[in-house]
Amino acid sequence: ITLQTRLRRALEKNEFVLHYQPQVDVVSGEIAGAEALIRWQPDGGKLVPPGEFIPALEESGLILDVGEWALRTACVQQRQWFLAGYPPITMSVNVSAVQFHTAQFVEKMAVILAETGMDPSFLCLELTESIVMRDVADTIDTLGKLRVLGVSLSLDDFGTGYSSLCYLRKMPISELKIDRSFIASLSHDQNSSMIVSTIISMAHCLNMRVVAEGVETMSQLEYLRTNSCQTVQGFLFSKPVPACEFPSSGFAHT
Ligand code: G
Ligand code: G
Ligand code: MN
Ligand code: NA
Repeated sequence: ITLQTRLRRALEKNEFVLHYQPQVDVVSGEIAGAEALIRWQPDGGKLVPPGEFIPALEESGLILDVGEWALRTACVQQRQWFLAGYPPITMSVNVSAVQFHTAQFVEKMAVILAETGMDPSFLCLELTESIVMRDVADTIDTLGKLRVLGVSLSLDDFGTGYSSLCYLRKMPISELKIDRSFIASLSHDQNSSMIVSTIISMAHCLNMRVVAEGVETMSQLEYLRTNSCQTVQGFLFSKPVPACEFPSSGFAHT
């Protein structure tokens, strides 16, 4: 039995789960958002991380169904937290290249928003540089349509790909996520500190928000705070957790 067959059955048997990692406001310590991250739990056993099955989902085209499931589940969860009385938070969802470059993507997104009743302004789609730099004209068109729906767009793993700054300016992207490799080397690499502070300045000049991912230490947090990064995400605050374990209040004294 192949991995692809197992993954197809996994979707039928509801074996995929989303975990959520908080995104924290650097100034207030409040939770500003959550990133939804998929995991696979075959037969109720150990969780399989996405790196081990996303490529197979993409090759088989199953990513279309699983990605749609993930988007819908994340929207339902965001709405559920809101209805439970928590302050509304942004829900960020990763979108794969196959999914994004499918003709029906915008239409499917619209249906999910309508059916879940989620406020689109709290949905943020995370796209990588390689996704948006492929078929740029087509991408700009799709991004425009998504903006019309009211969702916001984030460039994930920023700094590791090959973004053309010229195109970046033409795309309605509202957030850059600084790749965690730059955060990891902040303490011992002068170049990384310069790259991080430069990305933050550039984002602000372009009217974009900035999220730093992979924040694990207080000194990384201090550097980001000093350099005006607004939002952070990382093990310093929380690893990705099931919805029931998602923190209900912020991190006031960090
Ligand atoms: O949670 P973890 O760090 O193991 O995630 C690894 C990678 O898997 C992340 O880079 C993320 O972009 C990707 N990923 C996680 N969840 C999803 C998802 O729902 N859809 C897609 N396309 N990718 C995801
Ligand atoms: O590529 P993307 O940014 O979507 O993936 C996010 C991944 O980063 C998740 O799989 C998550 O488990 C991982 N992650 C989140 N915070 C940290 C952190 O502080 N350190 C490390 N090493 N990984 C992290
Ligand atoms: Mn991401
Ligand atoms: Na990332």
